[in-house]
Amino acid sequence: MKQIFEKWAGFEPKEVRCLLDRMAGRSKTFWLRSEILSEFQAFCAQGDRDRLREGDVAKAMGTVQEAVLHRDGLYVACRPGIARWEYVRIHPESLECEEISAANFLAVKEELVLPPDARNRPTLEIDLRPFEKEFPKMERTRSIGRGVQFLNRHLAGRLFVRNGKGAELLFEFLRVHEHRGRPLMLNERVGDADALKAALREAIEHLEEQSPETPRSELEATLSEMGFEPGWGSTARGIGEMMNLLYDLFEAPDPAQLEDFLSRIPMLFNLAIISPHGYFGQSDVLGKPDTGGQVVYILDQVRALEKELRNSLREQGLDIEPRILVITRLIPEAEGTTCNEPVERILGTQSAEIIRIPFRTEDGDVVPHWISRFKVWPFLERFAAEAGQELLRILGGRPDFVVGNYSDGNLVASLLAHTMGITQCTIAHALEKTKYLYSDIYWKDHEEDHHFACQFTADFIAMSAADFIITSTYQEIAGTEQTLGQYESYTAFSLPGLYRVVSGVDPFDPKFNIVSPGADPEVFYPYSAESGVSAEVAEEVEDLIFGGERPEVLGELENPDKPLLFAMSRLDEIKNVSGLVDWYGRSANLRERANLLVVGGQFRVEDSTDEEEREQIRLMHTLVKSHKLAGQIRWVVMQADKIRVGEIYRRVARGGGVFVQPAKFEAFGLTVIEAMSSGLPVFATLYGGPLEIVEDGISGFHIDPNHGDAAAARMAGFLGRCAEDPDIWRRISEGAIQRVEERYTWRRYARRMLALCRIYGFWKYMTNIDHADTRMYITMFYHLMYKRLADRVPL
Ligand code: UDP
Ligand code: LCN
Repeated sequence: MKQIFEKWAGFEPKEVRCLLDRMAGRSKTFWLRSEILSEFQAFCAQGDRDRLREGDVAKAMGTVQEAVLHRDGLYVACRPGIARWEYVRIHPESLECEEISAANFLAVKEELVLPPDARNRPTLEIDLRPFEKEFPKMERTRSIGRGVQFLNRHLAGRLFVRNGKGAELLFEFLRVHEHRGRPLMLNERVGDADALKAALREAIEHLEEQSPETPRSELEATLSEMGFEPGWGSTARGIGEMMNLLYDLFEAPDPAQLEDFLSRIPMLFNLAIISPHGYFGQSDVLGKPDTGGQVVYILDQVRALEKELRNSLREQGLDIEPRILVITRLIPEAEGTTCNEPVERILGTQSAEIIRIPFRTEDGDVVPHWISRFKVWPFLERFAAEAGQELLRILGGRPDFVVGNYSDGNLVASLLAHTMGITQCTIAHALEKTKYLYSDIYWKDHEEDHHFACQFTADFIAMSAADFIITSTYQEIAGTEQTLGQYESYTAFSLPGLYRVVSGVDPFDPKFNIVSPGADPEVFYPYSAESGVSAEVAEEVEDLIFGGERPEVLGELENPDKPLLFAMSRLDEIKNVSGLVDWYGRSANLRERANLLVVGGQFRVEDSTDEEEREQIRLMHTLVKSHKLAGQIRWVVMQADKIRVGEIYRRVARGGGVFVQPAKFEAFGLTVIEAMSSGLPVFATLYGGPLEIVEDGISGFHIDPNHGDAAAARMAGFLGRCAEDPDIWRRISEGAIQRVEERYTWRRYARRMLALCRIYGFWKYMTNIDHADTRMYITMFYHLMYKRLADRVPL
């Protein structure tokens, strides 16, 4: 980038100066990408500058993510490619261009924010590069999010080819497996890798002589004599396959075979899933503050994981009961939910449970009321310690791995993983940092309401400590060509006056894996399939949408034959449902073609305890009134019963309607895949997950929430075309169903997730991949920085 700016400044110093003067005239110091781009476009529109719109200059300007106009020049942060950064300073007089470091760029940003007396003080600088020197890193952007494939290839090569040590290490690894004191896989009769190879040859020969369906119980005595314990398979065929796989690995190690082999090893019996904030329960919780898709995700995840764990234990020939425990917060004042119950069995599973642990004050008193997710920080250390004890008590030992959810759950998971020495997986769901503009640099302005300093520090600690990270989409890690990834925003950032991260989370780290969630197929299935709901539910839904007055509904549809534009979400500002009401209200064409159905939140301000929601309710009422929407809008309060929700999607689809997801940003968007599974064409925001879920024009459409009129015109256009040719609607509907079947299923998720747990667990054991140095450093950061910040959050 430096060269391009340099070339331009060399050839056309007058133009560059003119642009800098123009920017200075705006008396603006921080420039965001969109601001820089529109300034540049306006600059090009003046005089004879059309040539600048093409070629290197335009290209270079197109890479600018941020800029700071400073007395020492223009400092620009360029992103020439996905997750690649370069920083340049253009001198204000000489126009000399100089490549600068991330630290330098961040320091300039800090200077503009800090009070004069705090400006030249040294700051705590975090740089994880020295710790990562030994670790393999991916280089290609297309590899991002496929960490495990890369790691397998890289480490299989390193271990087996170069060191020639693979056989010994594999032997050592197989030897450690046991369950509650009972050895699995190998016994003491095989003493080393060579003995194992010999025993394998003997066992394979023996198994080939048996009928393939011979059960393990009939083979056990002979195999045990040879040195093999349970865990290899349930029949002669399965055991033989596994043994052949291992033998092949000894002879010619292949990463794919290694992955297959590891995926079948009995390493996982007990899992802990951590999700402290919000109301975590199985009914009547959705719509309560801080309670949304994360709860749906985890419950579906647990069901899928338990099923998959059972299948794999059965295939391994083991009669072991897997246990999955979801650890959440116990809230004595449970607001009509079960959140005050210490234990709750998870429906649809055989033995998974929700375990609730209270937050406690320093004196050990139980905190009775709900606490916002922005204020949970001072409680988490104690919560983690109590959770650890509960896990040991219930499971009779430590879990095999721990999964954190959201910033608080991930921090607790990293504390547990550290003290228990277990594998840790991190799931963000939604990172707040990219949701709020300047939330890092102006962190102080958010302290009273959001305590972001604490949250971002917790995020950074958990991300750096995690053995692996699961994301729902690629963009969550590394964004797009134009936009920053959520994790990528933790690569270099600064909380002025606290610390500066010059090299932190790296999107090219093989710890990242994309494993997308699904939608419960028992609840969300195509509108055209045989109905799985009772006539009563179907009638309730009919009445909810098209019936007369009801306490949970506002507005009646005058012309119920029109298709519906359906939106459903929490009434948070970022979900932008009020935006959709406005677009709809402004578009005569859309109003002509469709009615609007909104499900979510409350419609009486007094029924809501959440200030953000109350604000949205007021706004919605104002819009309904100002656009005179009575008769065209139906507003149903949030629906906690998912069977009903599933039927609502299908009912809208049967009437030829569409689903709209108008959010200003949506981390993933479970509603989008639920709607698509039901066969609804969706119009979903292009900011966040939906950009990746939906293929525009094939399985749905993208809309830009910043251009509501264009979005409304697109929806109206589609509905207009569908009215003339219903095949157009059907094509998109089928595309949506197919897309979800191919990419977003819980079954695929569970298989992948368990495979990752085993593979990362294996590498953690076999190599120095456990990031021990990083972990020590991060632990120190936790004690010296996080705890100090958490102490500042009022109890
Ligand atoms: N949901 C619901 N009833 C409502 C609103 C939402 O059951 O009135 C469910 C919806 O079906 C989805 C989840 O809540 O499963 C919302 O998840 P999403 O990922 O769309 O958004 P989040 O709330 O996590 O931001
Ligand atoms: C949180 C969100 O905001 C949604 O976008 C996700 O779909 C949900 O969590 C589940 O991961």
